[in-house]
Amino acid sequence: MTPTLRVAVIGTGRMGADHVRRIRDVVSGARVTAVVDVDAQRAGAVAARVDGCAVHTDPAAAMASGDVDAVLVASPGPAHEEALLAAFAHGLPVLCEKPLTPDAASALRLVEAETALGRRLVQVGFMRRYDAEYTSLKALLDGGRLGRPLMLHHQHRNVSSAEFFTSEMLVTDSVAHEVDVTRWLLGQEITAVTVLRPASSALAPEGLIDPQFVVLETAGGALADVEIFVNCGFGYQVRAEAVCERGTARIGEGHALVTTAEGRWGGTVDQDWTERFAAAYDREVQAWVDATRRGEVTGPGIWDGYAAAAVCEAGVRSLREGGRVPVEQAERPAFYR
Ligand code: NAD
Ligand code: ISE
Repeated sequence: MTPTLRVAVIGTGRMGADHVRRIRDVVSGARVTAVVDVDAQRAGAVAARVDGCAVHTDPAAAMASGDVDAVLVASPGPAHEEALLAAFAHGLPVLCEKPLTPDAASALRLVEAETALGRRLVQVGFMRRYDAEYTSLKALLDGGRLGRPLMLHHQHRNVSSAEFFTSEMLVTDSVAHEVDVTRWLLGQEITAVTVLRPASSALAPEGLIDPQFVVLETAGGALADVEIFVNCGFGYQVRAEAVCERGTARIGEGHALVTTAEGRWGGTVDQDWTERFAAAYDREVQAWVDATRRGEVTGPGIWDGYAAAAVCEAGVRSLREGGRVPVEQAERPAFYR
């Protein structure tokens, strides 16, 4: 077991700043020794909350500093490839926020680069695999009591989208999570994607195709549908229902506390992912730190990141051109079997 892991966090926006706080306050066995952001002021403000934390604007400079054992990448998806290649050049383990990259070609380049290293270095931030409700659903399906899963119904709703959010990003940034959990829950690859466009909400920014309805077909003959709606206005909801041969199972009902008073009953609705998945992020980062200190890589890896990118790329084509688009996936190297 290595001593306390010295972590560089790349990207100090919403997720990066939250991960810095998490490593400082929640996770054991690690500390943040460097933060990196192209916006030096933002990085400086985050570093000021952590003792002895250096500030950089270039990821490679932080990695070359000699004060870093591992890297947590929380910059936007298009910046991930360069950051990961720099980490590979320094032999540093990485926890990379999803999506691995926004397109299949760059994700495949990373698969090839990690394969060429001959050892796994990357965990991808598909944190739903660490969520208590998703893990109990997975255990139920794997246990076989309900029979074979035939269909998954997913609902994924955000209060509002950032101004930079495009119609394609509903697939590559948001549905990427359902792509990963569908592969993981069913243990099957996704073979084709169809993206349908209901009338867009009047509350969505001008030109944004929101909501979208996505159908995923799997190699084992199961179907999964995803309602993605990123300007629903009322809250953050992530729900899933598995329909199996002998029963169904639902998660994400959000019924933690129900009050009854003054002739009404109800509860509250989470407002974003940092609330709904707080415990999952904590478990994910702790698992990464523990595995890295043991010299191992666990959890979703670079192949899972690539597989999701390939499915999302088919989804983007379906969104743009219409119709059902088969997923083109490279052959899985023996290294990832
Ligand atoms: P953000 O826009 O709030 O922050 C991104 C930060 O990265 C900004 O401070 C920006 O200046 C910085 N940055 C941009 N290019 C950079 C580069 N080349 N090097 C270093 N820093 C750079 O975005 P966010 O919402 O924090 O998202 C960051 C990542 O986290 C994305 O990959 C996103 O998909 C992912 N994310 C994951 C979840 C989840 O549920 N797992 C939730 C939200 C975001
Ligand atoms: C964001 O990047 C996330 O990963 C959130 O979990 C998701 O709900 C949201 O739609 C994405 O934009």
